[in-house]
Amino acid sequence: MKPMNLTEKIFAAHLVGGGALPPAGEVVTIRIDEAFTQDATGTMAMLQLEAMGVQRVKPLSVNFVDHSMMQSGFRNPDDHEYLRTVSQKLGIIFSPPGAGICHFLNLENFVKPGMTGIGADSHTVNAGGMGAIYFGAGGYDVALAMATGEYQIPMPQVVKINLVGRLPAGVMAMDVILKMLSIFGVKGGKGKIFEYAGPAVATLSVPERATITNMGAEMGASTSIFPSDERTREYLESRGRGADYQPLAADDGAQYISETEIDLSTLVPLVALYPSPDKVETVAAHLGTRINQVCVGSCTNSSFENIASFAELLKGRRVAVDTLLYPGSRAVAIQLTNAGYMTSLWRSGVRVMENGCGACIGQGGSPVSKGISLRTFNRNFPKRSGTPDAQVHLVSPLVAAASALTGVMSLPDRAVEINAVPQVDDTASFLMPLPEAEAARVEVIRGPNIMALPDFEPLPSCLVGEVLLKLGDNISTDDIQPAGVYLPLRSNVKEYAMQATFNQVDTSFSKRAVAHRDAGGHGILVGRENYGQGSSREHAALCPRWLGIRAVVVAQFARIHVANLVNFGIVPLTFKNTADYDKINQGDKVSIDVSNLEGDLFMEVNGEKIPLVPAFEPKDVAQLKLGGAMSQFKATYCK
Ligand code: MIC
Ligand code: SF4
Repeated sequence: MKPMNLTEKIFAAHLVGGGALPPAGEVVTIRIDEAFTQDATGTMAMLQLEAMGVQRVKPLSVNFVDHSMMQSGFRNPDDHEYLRTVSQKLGIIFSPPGAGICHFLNLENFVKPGMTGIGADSHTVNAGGMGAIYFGAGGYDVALAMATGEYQIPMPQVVKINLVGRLPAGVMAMDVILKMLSIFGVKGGKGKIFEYAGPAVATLSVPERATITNMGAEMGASTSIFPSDERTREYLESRGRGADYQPLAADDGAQYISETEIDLSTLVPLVALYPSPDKVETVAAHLGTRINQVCVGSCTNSSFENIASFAELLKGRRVAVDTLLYPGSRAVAIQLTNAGYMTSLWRSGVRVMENGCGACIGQGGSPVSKGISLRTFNRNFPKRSGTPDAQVHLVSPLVAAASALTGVMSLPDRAVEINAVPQVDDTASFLMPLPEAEAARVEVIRGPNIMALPDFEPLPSCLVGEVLLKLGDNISTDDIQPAGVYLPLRSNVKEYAMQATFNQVDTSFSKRAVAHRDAGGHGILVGRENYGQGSSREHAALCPRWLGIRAVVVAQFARIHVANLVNFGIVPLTFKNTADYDKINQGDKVSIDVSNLEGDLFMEVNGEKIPLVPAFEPKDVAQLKLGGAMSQFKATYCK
């Protein structure tokens, strides 16, 4: 038999209908072992799941609460209560606020080597550190996977990343992934799976591997994966899950589309400078840069090992700037306490915050005006921190500690050894599914923040309207549909659209779009490379759709966002010739004949006929015509 890489092995074992794996780029249907959401994407996903008429989910399913944690008013608590009760009704595990960050909890408790999964969050790929294939997806796709146990994705290309050498003292897993970002950039992973291999894999623990796979999302990769080996066994045993272990690796002679080698022993501490995770430089080049704040945590760097390293460097000394810490889970907080680190962190002046996303998604922890915040997080997009003129740079926990002590960007001044990882089990935090008969009697509680899903009309034969915004490269979903203080509106599409859509780019956008929509126009957006990078939030498609956007025309889309556009009936199109971008201006009147989505498509603007290429798959045509995925689902199953 032809030798297989690890990705091919897991795909082959999950291929619906069996047979041979299709070539890269062709859509494949795989069985999904786990599907999950978090609260900021979960309410919409659950509303869609309920609208599908599902009585009980098929695969292992979890709803985590970790993002929208600020309870200043009824909205977030209403969302949590809806998620708790709908989870109990539909057979879904519920992880309440305070238990921890979805990806971290997932690694600790649910992912096993060889599993497949999707999650309504772009960093679902974190699970690759356990030797599993997990994808980030929009809420609709996750709801569908909960209903059917299946997921469709274009077969990715597999890139081998050969790791050799050993990390020097003071250099961490964060530096490995920042090095990857410096090589591949924020769109270099599109359509690819990064498969890590080589002798240095054995030198990295599972949480270190997860730090690396986590930020594969920042390269636009479909996912990333490490083999499952003795280090995986060690991690699972430390969590009392030794029985979940199985060894997994690529066959000798397995084929890859390309190979890149990284010698860990040559790495130095790195920083991703504001405003992009791929603006990577050495910390050494920025020593002495003034900082105002340090934040440690996020799904990327909140393991016991990460925080213990941070605490060791601080031990016996006081921080010089505001320093916030978000443990990845309650179990990590207990481990830190049992190993003596909590006391030393408090004595060092660290503000120990709740186990959750916190400052990473702008739920508190915003820096001072014009401030510089050093964070161990994964994203530093403009305004994401909640302070419009602040800058966020991304670093490892050790650089964060060294800099917190001095108040300027610094390198660790001593090597640290951490205490052994205490064994801790916090599965008691989860609300497990009820038996079916009992579940059927659960009343789903919908507070006033839970609004019904809007219905969307079918696609007309010709889109006639205006270019409502002309955007540039790398527009993130934080630019399209900001989170932070708007998170409590995630269950209320109208309010979220009116208050937030593109408001960081153009405060008049929502009002202009609604007026254009109500006058019968079809809104068009124009952009360039890597449109929709970052988060999986389907609101970045749902809210624009509510505001009357019917097509987005760009040079290239990010993977999850393009799927979300299709799900909400917005036609995603790319320029055949990127230079045509220059021929279009904001405010131009345009028309696009979409009567035959399988034929040649053109945008008529300023007397020119600009050729376009579909960014959707042939399988998406029927859905686009009906106005979106829910319309198609209803037309197919709810007759
Ligand atoms: C993010 O890091 O941007 C988020 C918030 O976790 C998002 C999900 C969301 O917007 O709810 C993600 O990465 O998908
Ligand atoms: Fe939460 Fe930040 Fe991770 Fe997103 S990137 S899941 S907001 S910790």
